[in-house]
Amino acid sequence: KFKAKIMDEKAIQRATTRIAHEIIEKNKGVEDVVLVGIKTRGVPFAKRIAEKIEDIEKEKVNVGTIDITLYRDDLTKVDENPILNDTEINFDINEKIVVLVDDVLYTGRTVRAALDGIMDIARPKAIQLAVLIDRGHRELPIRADYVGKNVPTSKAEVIRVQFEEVDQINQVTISKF
Ligand code: 3GP
Ligand code: 5GP
Ligand code: MG
Repeated sequence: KFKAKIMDEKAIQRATTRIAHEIIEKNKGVEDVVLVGIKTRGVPFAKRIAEKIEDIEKEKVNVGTIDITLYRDDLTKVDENPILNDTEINFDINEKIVVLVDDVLYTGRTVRAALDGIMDIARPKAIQLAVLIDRGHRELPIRADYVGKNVPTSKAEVIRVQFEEVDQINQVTISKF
């Protein structure tokens, strides 16, 4: 099994800072911007982006979470049925710009389920997507507005994102089986 590091702690930090700046620039400030992290690792990533934006803009940015489970026989096989488990968004997102945040974008099925979940509870002004890694292989017409790193992969490869908040280390690795 071959394994390579594709982002270290510094690279993750720089990508997070750049995405924070891009969100501010695209939306001309963050007055109407809220973040929603997709569990598990989209949540710490969303919190890091929010913290950065607050550093830069001196304005509070709300962060909610959404929990979607994709049932797959193994990590390289995709199931068609994402399940929306629950959402924790304790603020009004009507007429807000919702930035969905996930660690890895792959088929897009998780994001589609998240879009459904959000539009069931409110009518946002817009929904945007931020991901740390875009590994390609989309199966739906979904793209990210903010990308930390584009990593062309084969379907047999697995990207492992690790954040200190859950994994005691900050790094992104790619494995081939
Ligand atoms: P995450 O919740 O932080 O995204 O679903 C649990 C974990 O399994 C995910 O963590 C993710 O790291 C990994 N995972 C889920 N689906 C896939 C997949 O399709 N491919 C790969 N390589 N990893 C997956
Ligand atoms: P989707 O295929 O729906 O885009 O991705 C499904 C879920 O699995 C998302 O939460 C995504 O972050 C995660 N995911 C997909 N591929 C990978 C991968 O290679 N590595 C990791 N860590 N997560 C992945
Ligand atoms: Mg994820």
